[in-house]
Amino acid sequence: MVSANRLTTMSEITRRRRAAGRVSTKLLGVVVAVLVTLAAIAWWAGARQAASNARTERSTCPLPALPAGAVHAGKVWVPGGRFELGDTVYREEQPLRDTTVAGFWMDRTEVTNEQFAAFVRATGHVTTAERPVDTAAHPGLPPELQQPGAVVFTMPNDVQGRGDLTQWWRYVPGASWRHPGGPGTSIEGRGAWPVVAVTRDDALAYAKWAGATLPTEVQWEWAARAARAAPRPSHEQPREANTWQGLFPVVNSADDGFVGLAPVGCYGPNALGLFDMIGNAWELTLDAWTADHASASPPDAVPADLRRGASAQVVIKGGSFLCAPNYCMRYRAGARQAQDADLGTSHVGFRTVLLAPGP
Ligand SMILES: [Ca+2]
Repeated sequence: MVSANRLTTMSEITRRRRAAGRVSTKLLGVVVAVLVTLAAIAWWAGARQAASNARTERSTCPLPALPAGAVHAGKVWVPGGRFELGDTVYREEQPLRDTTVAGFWMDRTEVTNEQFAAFVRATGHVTTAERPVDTAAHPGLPPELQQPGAVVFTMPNDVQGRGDLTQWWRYVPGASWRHPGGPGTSIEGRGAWPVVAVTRDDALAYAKWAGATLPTEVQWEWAARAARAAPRPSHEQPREANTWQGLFPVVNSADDGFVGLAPVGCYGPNALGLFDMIGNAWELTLDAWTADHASASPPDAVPADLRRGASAQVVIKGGSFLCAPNYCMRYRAGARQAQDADLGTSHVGFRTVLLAPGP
């Protein structure tokens, strides 16, 4: 038989436990409330900072005079040399490959909207993103991917892991170089921004019109290294480039002055006088994509639901305003990425090269 004292003791223990539980619950509630408040303050402060940085964004960045001896408009001379192509961060940029490259001229900036508009006015060129999709070449596409358009980055409020790229990339019917964010967006006042949402065909057509061509991966990487064989470039996030500061893809503090793309030439040039080789917009090359520097087998690097069927892929170089230390550390000369050859994307542009005698 349980004694009255014991019953009283048990009741007291139960009461105290319940009281303690209420205190714990209250305490937990307070802690959660404080954490939520702190998170909200941090988000608000980050958003304010990003908004503040965005307000101070410049619409043009005046370029210095071309280096002495530059005889081709807008281009600088890249002397030839020998170096080890590639880097050691990601699998696709390995193994390092001993490479020799001849000298060439290269645009000192990415091709701008203003330059591309002049080409379109002169030639009537209609870009891939503005044309009906070739459904014979890409059978089985869902209806929204059959419409003219391009892939657009949209900053999400939240993500479930970073494996699913469609959380921040969307195919947007109506997106093109004229409307890089989709219908309702424009390049008005953005003549000095790099043209984006263009494909390799568009870039090659521009280059042909300009009497030039696109760089190969080797030429591009050598130029980004300022024609220096050594030492190996740093793996650190560069300061003189438009990349992503904060936790990609949900926090963008824009400490470098730009939330998205920047006008060309806003960051210091490399030793050859080339601007924005790293960051801002990825740049198209002539090279077909390969899984690494030893293999010729193309990987499936782009999510199937962003691809227009089994289209060819090309190498893009330099990284973009979306490259962050926690995701895509491709703000390096040796880094590379695959891009569908016939798919415009809001962070991919290009510059041209000219194969002509040096100064
Ligand atoms: Ca930036």
